[in-house]
Amino acid sequence: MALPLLASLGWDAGLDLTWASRDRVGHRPARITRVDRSGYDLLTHDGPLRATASATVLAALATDSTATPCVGDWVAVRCWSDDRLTVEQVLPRRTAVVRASVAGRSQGQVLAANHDVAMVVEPLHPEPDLGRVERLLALAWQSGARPVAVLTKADLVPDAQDIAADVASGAEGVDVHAVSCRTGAGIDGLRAYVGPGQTVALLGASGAGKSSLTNCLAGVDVMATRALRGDGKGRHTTVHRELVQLPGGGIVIDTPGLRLVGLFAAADGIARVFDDLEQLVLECRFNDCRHDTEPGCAVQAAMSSGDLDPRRLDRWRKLQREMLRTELRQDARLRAAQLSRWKQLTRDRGR
Ligand SMILES: Nc1nc2c(ncn2[C@@H]2O[C@H](COP(=O)(O)OP(=O)(O)OP(=O)(O)O)[C@@H](O)[C@H]2O)c(=O)[nH]1
Ligand SMILES: [Mg+2]
Ligand SMILES: [Zn+2]
Repeated sequence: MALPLLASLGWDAGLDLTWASRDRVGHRPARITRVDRSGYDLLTHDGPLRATASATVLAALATDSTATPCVGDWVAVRCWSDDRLTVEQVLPRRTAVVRASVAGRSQGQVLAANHDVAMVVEPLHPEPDLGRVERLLALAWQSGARPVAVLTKADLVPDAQDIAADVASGAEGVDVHAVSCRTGAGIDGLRAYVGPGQTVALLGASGAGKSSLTNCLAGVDVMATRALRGDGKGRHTTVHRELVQLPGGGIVIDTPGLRLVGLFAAADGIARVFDDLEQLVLECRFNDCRHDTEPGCAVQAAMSSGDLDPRRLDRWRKLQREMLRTELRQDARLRAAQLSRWKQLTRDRGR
């Protein structure tokens, strides 16, 4: 099955197997490149196509918001006799960036799928926001892909490498790159992540330089970027998530700036980002230590010796509180759904 265009989109032997194991009469594989209100832009082995959601897909997303087909998804498309195309099924995702949906936060929203690398994009100027970087890295780890941090606009600061080293010291297991799209500095260091068939998803605030980075990697302007020099405020330039093929064979998923990234079921991601703290906690004398005034607290000891920045502890606590709140809301939603199902059942039985 690995036809040239599909392979260049990331289709591989594993997907061949997935495809072979399903009933695919009249279906063909495609990858979603863009989603809007009325449907999906897709790439298939014979080029770009446009499709709408099938009844099956609509029914699935009515109960589970993460079932919504999203950019990067591999899907099965059906061609009808009147030439209409429908997305019939989303193939199992290997990786997915899932944030808490803005409404209610008790449901997840998938921002990108099937990416090999989750690139956290943060500007060096104005000064990088470490809390935001940690939050986005938690999202990146949680997505199941390899997280990488890219600090943009290196041309605007004199000490880009020092800042990159600072960020790296609090990001165990993450490659940190300082780059400039204006001068091209550091861009070649990113090419290894976007080899043929490899997908990189970009995550970052509005104005961080995600679309500029996409264009820089592509060598041509494929995405519109903010016209005036960005100060991180104002309107979003990119409004749709979009999958872009690079001339070199790689794939970039550019996303609109994330203003509020609510974490969703990201406990593992948070644990990866704050691995140093998670290790320290294991050394506290009491296993219910609140790292406050308890004797034998390894976290307090690390702060007194200067090994741990108290602000990092604060940020960790904040993310954990947020996780807890999301989980509680989710529990409440599940309980409410269970209750209404139960009521329905008892009503049916009474008939
Ligand atoms: N000096 C300098 N400016 C840059 C660099 N990269 C991006 N910019 C500028 O930063 C602004 C924002 O860049 P965009 O690429 O549009 O940012 P974005 O992350 O795609 O923003 P949204 O689409 O709103 O999420 C633009 O004015 C760019 O010209 C860089 O390396 N150096
Ligand atoms: Mg953009
Ligand atoms: Zn402690």
